[in-house]
Amino acid sequence: MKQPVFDVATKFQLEGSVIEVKALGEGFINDTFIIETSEGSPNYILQRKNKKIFSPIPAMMENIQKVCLHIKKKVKEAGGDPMREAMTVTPAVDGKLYYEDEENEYWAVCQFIDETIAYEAAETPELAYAGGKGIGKFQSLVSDLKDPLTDILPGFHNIRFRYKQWDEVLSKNPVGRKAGVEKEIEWIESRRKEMLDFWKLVEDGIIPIRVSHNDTKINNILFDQKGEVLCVIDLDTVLSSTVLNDFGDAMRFYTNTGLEDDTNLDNVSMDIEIYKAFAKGYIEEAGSFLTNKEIEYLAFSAKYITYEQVLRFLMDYIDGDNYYKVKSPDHNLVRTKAQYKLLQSMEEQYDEMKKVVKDLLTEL
Ligand code: GN1
Ligand code: MG
Repeated sequence: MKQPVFDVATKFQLEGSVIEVKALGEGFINDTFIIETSEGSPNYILQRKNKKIFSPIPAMMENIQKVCLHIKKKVKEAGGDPMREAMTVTPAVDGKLYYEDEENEYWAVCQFIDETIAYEAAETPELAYAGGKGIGKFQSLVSDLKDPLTDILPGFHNIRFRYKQWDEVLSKNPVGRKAGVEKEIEWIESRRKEMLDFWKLVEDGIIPIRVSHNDTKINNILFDQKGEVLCVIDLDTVLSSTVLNDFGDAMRFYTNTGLEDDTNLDNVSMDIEIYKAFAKGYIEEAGSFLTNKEIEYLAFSAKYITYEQVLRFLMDYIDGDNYYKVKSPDHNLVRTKAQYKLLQSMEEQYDEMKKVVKDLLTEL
């Protein structure tokens, strides 16, 4: 029998007593709840972590804790508030960073930081600029974290690994969907070399490995009431990889004038003003530690991650929707087409994207 979430909540070292546990948001991957506690005690975020995706969960929680403690230390040294400018993992009653329930599902809790704002979209350049500063600052805070992180998502943004999965799924064609998406498959194949050439630079160490966040949507940044970045949340995907993943994924998310699954492709394009604003904020914070090679590939990383997302959505569609939660049988195909439109818009504006970075550097 499924253990009630209320019961799960009580397995953690919470201050105060649990009043209510309510579902929160619609994540693709984890299930998220808010734990409301008695007056005067903090509230908490409770998540059932997806063990099919993050494996093993205990190592993932160790990664998260390492990053949180490192950031807290730096915030404290700088005179900031470590309870608000960093996430706080709340251990289970047995001291572990997670609780394993009767069905072997893994749960984890962190403190809810109140009086904060999270935005669903970067609607203005000002907000994109703040987001860029947030991600740049996060990367800068962890840039001296030498303790290696466990790779709980092997091959996450590694296109060579993605092609291995892709080739397997295509050869199996498990639900017979391949014949209907020949044109879309060609979108992937025609760019294979370009993408592998980039990834080779990472494999050869020409682009360095650092701590990266890997899920840089704007709603993973908490802002305070004055609009200043407080902290970056959702650390499930912190990995040792190239920080270009973070810039690229942010640009895939922030600059899209439409939705990730927009059915009207006319809505979808890359907004260069948003790109410019994010890049400015990001470079102001991260410029001090980025190498010339990393800077040279910032614009490319936006194409890279968007392309990878086209591949991942299409691959999941062909595979019969095993990875992403879907709301309709063609949802992954709708997402594929919308992300491809975004990729095309980036390709059209690529020279301008490179110029933006160049100009920003001369301004610094
Ligand atoms: C997943 O669930 P969410 O939104 O945090 C995915 C990202 C994708 C994104 C697409 C671990 O993230 O890589 O870009 O969906 N996370 C994982 O919206 O696969
Ligand atoms: Mg996430």
